[in-house]
Amino acid sequence: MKLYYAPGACSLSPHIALREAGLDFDLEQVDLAAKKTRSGADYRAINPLGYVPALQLDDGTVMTEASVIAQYVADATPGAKLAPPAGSRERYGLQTWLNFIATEIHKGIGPLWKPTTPDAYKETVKQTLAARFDYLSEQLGDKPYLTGDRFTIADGYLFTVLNWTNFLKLDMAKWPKLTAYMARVAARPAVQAALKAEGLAK
Ligand SMILES: N[C@@H](CCC(=O)N[C@@H](CS)C(=O)NCC(=O)O)C(=O)O
Repeated sequence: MKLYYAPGACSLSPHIALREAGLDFDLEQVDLAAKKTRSGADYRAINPLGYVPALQLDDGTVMTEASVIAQYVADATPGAKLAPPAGSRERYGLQTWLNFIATEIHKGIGPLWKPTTPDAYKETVKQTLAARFDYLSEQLGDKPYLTGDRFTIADGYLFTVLNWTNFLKLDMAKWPKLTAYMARVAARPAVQAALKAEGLAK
C-alpha cells in the first residue's frame, strides 16, 4: 500500500499509525499547490478532493480522511493495540477523541495557515483554540496518553496537529502538560522514524 503525504501535514497521523503498526508501505509526497505527486501523477486522479492523506491499498482502493485511515491501520493490526476493538465502549471513547481532534483542533487551526485570514478573525480562532487546549490539558491530566497508559492512533493525530503550533509560533507556555505530552509522543521511535522520513527530524 502507498500513503500519499505532504511533510508535516495531517497525513503524518496515518504515517505514524503505519509505523507504530509495523506495516510495510510506500510513501509518495504530494505537491499540494500543484496537485502533483512526486512521480508526476495528477493527484486529483487519486483523491479528487486534492488533499492529503490518501492511502492506496494493494487492490487499488483509495481511502481518505486521516482519522479513518488511522482506524483502518489499527484494525488491520490488532496485536499492535493502537485502538480498542471496533464496537467496544472504549472504541467510542477513542472515536470521540478522533472526531474532537479533527473538528476542533485540526480544522480549528486551519485559518491560521491562510495568509488571507483577517487578523481579527485569527484572534478569535486563537481564543477558541485556547479554550480547547485548556480542555485537552485538563483531560490529559497526569496520564501519559490521551486515553491512559497506552499510545493510540488518537495520540498520533493529536501530536500531528499540536506540532503545528511550532510552525505557527503559537505560545504554548500556558499548557505545560501539552508541551510535555508533545515531547513524550515525539520521543517514540515510530514517531521519530515518521518525522525523519518526512524530512522533519534528523
Ligand atoms: N478532511 C480531511 C482534511 C485533510 C486536510 O485538511 N489536508 C490538508 C493538509 S493537513 C491538505 O491537504 N490541504 C491542501 C488542500 O486542501 O488543497 C481529513 O481529515 O483527512
